[in-house]
Amino acid sequence: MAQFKLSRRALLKTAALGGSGLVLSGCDAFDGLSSDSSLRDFLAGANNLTYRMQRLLAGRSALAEEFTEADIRQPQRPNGVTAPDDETYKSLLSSGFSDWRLEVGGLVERPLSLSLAQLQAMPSRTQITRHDCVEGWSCIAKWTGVPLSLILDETRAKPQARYVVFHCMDTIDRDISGDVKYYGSIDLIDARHPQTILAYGVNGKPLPVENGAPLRVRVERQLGYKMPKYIGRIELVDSFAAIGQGRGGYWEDNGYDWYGGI
Ligand SMILES: Nc1nc2c(c(=O)[nH]1)N[C@H]1C(S)=C(S)[C@@H](COP(=O)(O)O)O[C@H]1N2
Ligand SMILES: [Mo]
Repeated sequence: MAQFKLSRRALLKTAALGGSGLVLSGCDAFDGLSSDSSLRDFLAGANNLTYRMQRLLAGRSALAEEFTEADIRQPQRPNGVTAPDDETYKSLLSSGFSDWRLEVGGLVERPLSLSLAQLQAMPSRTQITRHDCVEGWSCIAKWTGVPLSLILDETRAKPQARYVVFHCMDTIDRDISGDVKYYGSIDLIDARHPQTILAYGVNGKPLPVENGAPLRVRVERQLGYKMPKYIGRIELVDSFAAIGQGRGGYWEDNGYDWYGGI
């Protein structure tokens, strides 16, 4: 409560400064203030404060931090399955994924079957973001792909759809019931987030096998295990109770948190 009062006063003071003739026009006026100016510090503080308040208010639609090329220090560190040993995958890979299709189905009005070339012809987004793995390492890379929201617009989700499930082509485990393929899910809010993309490129090159060729999802405000690689099929569902062990993902079935936010 005390903190809220402070924020409100700081904001009101900033507004008062604007009214008394100091009009800030974007960064120019801001940068014109000398760097040791206490006014500048005060304004920077207020700016930070409003930004943090905005983020709080914006909640799940807030953007993940984006970086610059200079922040990319190494190739994207591969983790989990890095070379699927599955026959179907290996044969698709051997023909450069020309026979691969992204199937989109489930609770949709219009199921889709898209080639890699069709996905690459759609509007794309490129973002330099930090990947955080639950195991405790991070890596900054530049990802390029199709916003998932565009695919959802094309396929037209039915009103009862709540989750997007990514079915992968790699076998992550073998149990008594046979091969277990990697899978994962996010809800439609995160699926429509502006930084949620189906990536086919990393650091200016086609996505290599180790990072999920031909297609992997990026959900930038969540942990690495929430970003399935080697995607073959996307299914819209109202519940994931009947998929895998019913917890919404391979790692979730093994005890990890479903949301995995960072
Ligand atoms: N299909 C599939 N997707 C996956 C995994 C996997 O083993 N198989 N591992 C997950 C984990 S734990 C992480 S940290 C990231 C690793 O992505 P990277 O290899 O591009 O770094 O992929 C995630 N997506
Ligand atoms: Mo991970």
